[in-house]
Order: sequence, then C-alpha cells, then structure tokens
Amino acid sequence: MSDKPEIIYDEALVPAYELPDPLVCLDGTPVKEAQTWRETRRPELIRLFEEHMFGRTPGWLDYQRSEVLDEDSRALGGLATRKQVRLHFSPALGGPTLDLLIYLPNDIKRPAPVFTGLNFAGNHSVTHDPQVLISEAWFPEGWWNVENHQATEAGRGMAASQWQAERVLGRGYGLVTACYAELDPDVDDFSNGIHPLFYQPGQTCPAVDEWGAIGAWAWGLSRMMDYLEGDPDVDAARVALMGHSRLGKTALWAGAQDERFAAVISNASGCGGAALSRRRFGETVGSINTAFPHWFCKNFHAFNGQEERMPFDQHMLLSLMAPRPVYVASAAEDLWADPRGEFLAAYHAGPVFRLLGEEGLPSDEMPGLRQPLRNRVGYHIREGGHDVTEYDWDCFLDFVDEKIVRE
Ligand code: GTR
Repeated sequence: MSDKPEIIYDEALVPAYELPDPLVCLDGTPVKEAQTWRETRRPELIRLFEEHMFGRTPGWLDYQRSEVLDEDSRALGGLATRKQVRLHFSPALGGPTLDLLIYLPNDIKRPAPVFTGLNFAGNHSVTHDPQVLISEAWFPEGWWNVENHQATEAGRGMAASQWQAERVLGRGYGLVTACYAELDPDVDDFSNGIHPLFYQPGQTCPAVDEWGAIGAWAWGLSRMMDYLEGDPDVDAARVALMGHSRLGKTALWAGAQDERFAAVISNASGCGGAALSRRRFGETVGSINTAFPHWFCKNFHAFNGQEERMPFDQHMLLSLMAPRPVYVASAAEDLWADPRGEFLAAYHAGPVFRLLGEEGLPSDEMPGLRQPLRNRVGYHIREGGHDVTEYDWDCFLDFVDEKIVRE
C-alpha cells in the first residue's frame, strides 16, 4: 500500500469543506463597502497569496530596454502588421531577454485592443508565419520539437490552433505573445531565468516566501504590459490577458497583481489556478507541489494534504480581478483540472463583484456544454479535453467584445 492519497474523480468522494469568506477580513471585520475592499481586504488577500502560495516578487528592476527586431506591415497575407520586439532586463551581454511577437490588425483604426498571453514552445509555435523568430530559450529534455534543449523549425505552427491568430485579428484584435521559458525555464532550478537578477549577495534560490516560477512568469506579463503602454498602436486600456493551464494560473496571478490588465481569461488552469483547492478533486495541492516543486513558493508546500488550513481558496484569487471582467473556461473531459471546482470558484467570487456593483455568475448550477455565461464573471464548459480550441476563442472574443470593447 502506498501512503500517497488517491486522486479523487468521483463527486461523491469530495470531502465536505467550508470556503473562507472573501468579504471578511482576517481580524473578523466584515467588508460592507467598496472602500474597505479596496483599502483593506484586497491588499490583505494579495499579501496572503504572496506569502503562502505564489511568493512575493522580491523587488523592482530599474532596467528595461526594448529593441525592435523586425517589422512588417504585410504579415499573414496582409491581414496584420507584425512586430518582434526584444525586452532586455539587464545591461549585461547574455542577460535575460523576452521576445514579444506582436500582430496588429491592418483594417481597423489604431490603437487596437489586444489579447496577450505567454506561450509554451516559442513564438514560432503560435503561427505558421515563416518570419517569426525561433525562441532561444532553454527547454527541458522531452519538450515538443526541441533538440539539445533548443526549439527547432519543426515546432513552427504547432500551437496555431491554440492561438487562432487569424481569427483574433479578423475580429479586430491584436495578438501579443512571448515564450514563458525565456523568463524562467520550467524546471526546479533557480540559477537561470530572471530570478538571479533579484538575488541578494550570496543568495542562490528564492526564500520560502519569495516567488517560484509562476511568479516569475507573471512578472514577465507585467513587463510586456509596460512595453504595450508605450506602443501608440496598442490600446493599453483594452488588454485582455489569456492563459492556458499552468499559464492560466500565471495569467490569474498576473491579473490579480497588475490591474492594468482590463480582462483576464483562465483556460483549464485547474489546481493552483481557478479550481478550488479544498475540493481535492483531480490534481491536489500535494500532487502539484510534488510534481512541480518550483511553481509556487516553498511556504505553499505546508498545505500538502492540508487544504483546509489555507487562509484563502481560489475563488479569492478570481475575486481579485473585480470589478474587471474575468472568464473561466473548462473542458468536460479535463477532470485533472476539476471543471466543477473551476466553475464553483468563479461562482463564489460573485459577492466581491456584487459589492463593487457588478454581476457574478447567476447560480451555482453549472451550465451545459457550450452554453457560455457572460456576466462580469464569465464561464463556459465544452466537450473534450485539456486544450484551447477555436470554440474557446470564439467565447473569449464574444466576452471581451461585450465587456471591454463595446462597453
Ligand atoms: C499538468 C499540471 C497541471 C497543468 C498542466 C499544464 O501536468 O499537473 O497543473 O498546469 O500540466 O500546464 O499543461
């Protein structure tokens, strides 16, 4: 017999749990006014997620420089203008950089609203466009289309269906992406990526309450936003942040901390993202911290098998987007990510939205497949597995159209 807890895939085995109330402060004070949320409870929740889950960002970099690598106004058959821009985070040669792939639609008046998000396998994986540069990031052994830890031409367009660039551009949005591995390779090693830029003398890894990899990836999204704010062709007040899976967890944490993101979309973010931890359905805090010890801060490991001790749950992470629109997408066969737990977290973020004068989800009854709900909190579940599909993008586009573009 192993002492490993069984993974729960049966609703009847979900333990009874009680969710902490987003509208009660740690000292027991109820939050009855928007001002108390803003000035007391919201900052308190950010601190709790920093200290116990994602880790705090240990400071600011006073260096950031951008370098335009390429610009072409006739990209994707004339549909878009493509820019490739390299962000440098250190004056040192060979210091960490992040390459942004930016497509802006040609047939709308600029500045354009944009979707942004990190990708898993390099910017060249996002479209078939032959001009997109191949990422120079270090990838772990066994990553898709990688040789000697480097991405190859074989990966070009491999994630095109997950990004739907032409569809997004056709609906009048730009698309801005960068590869997460350039910020921090996805392995349990803190000697590379951006972490060392923040170390104190003699420090070799983050302290127990300092950021893991997700914190570093989320930091990168904010640096992308810094760049977008300075680009006159981009409507920086209408940037929708989208992330899938581990990058969905990242999008939620970036959106919680950085209110410049006008809307945040989580696709199949599961455990540590939109799914409630206390349900222990599918992936659990213990399993995620074991398989990916570098994603969260070390303090988070104290909750392995002890989710009920957490001073928060993931509905509170979603509530940190309020009053900005937030959308959660699940897939029926993606049980590892706990679709019901994702829905319930979105539902239980509702009281914060209502306090701020916005509508949450209407009921705790899950909608059927392909019946998107579009209140200020949005949700859909589709058939199929762990992926981002054309249908998902249609829903994201409808949601963002309605909430931040047509409003
Ligand atoms: C899984 C992990 C999930 C999810 C996924 C992904 O292996 O257990 O939490 O994030 O990876 O990022 O694709």
